[in-house]
Amino acid sequence: MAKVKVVEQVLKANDQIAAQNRALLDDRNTLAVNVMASPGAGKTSLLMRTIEALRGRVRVGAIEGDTASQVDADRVATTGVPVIQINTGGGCRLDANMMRPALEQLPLEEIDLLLIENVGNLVCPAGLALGEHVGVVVASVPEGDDKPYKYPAIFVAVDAVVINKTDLLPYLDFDVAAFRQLVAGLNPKARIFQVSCKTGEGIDEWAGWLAEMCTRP
Ligand SMILES: Nc1nc2c(ncn2[C@@H]2O[C@H](COP(=O)(O)OP(=O)(O)O)[C@@H](O)[C@H]2O)c(=O)[nH]1
Ligand SMILES: [Mg+2]
Repeated sequence: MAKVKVVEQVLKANDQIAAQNRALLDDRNTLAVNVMASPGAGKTSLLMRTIEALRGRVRVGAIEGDTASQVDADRVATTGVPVIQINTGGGCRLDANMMRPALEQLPLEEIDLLLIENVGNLVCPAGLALGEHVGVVVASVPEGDDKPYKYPAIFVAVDAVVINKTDLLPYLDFDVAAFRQLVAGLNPKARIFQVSCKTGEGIDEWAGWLAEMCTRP
């Protein structure tokens, strides 16, 4: 009984800090997107492609979450956008409190769209608010089309699902229609995008959706 209470309080504290983060982002007119996925699904690749697609139209910044290292932040920094690495010290997800110093260090007044790469896995990040406006899960073709069955919580909680690595569809048994149907059953409002970060296919539609949200009053 006591244990449940502690967990509830921790979650409540996270939600309060997430609300503060959100208020700060709103004040600076920055739209924040929490990008979640398994390791290797293509989160960093999607960030890089999105930054390139929106160059000159939307000012992008990035937060890179990982258990250790700054290799992804180094990759994203090559695009020239402001980027902050958060290392969780082994923790399997970002939380609202970790976001605070990163938000303070970023020039938010100069950022319209903040892309947050969460720690790679489909379990821990589900439903844990960071203060973002938009939640996205990236599912890649080599992972198989059954992931919404196995990790429903993350698919239920997001605004959009990005199917990445569509260039590999000819070589793998990934049933796009079945996957879309599964997602629609769990989360009928979720937008579904099909992209390849390798070829660039579908990136304009995805990036356009983000750009439109940034310009919405
Ligand atoms: N074939 C193919 N490979 C991709 C695509 N997107 C990413 N990759 C590769 O998948 C690997 C993991 O990508 P990364 O962006 O680091 O994934 P993350 O761990 O989710 O950030 C890298 O070797 C990428 O080059 C894609 O659309 N098609
Ligand atoms: Mg990455």
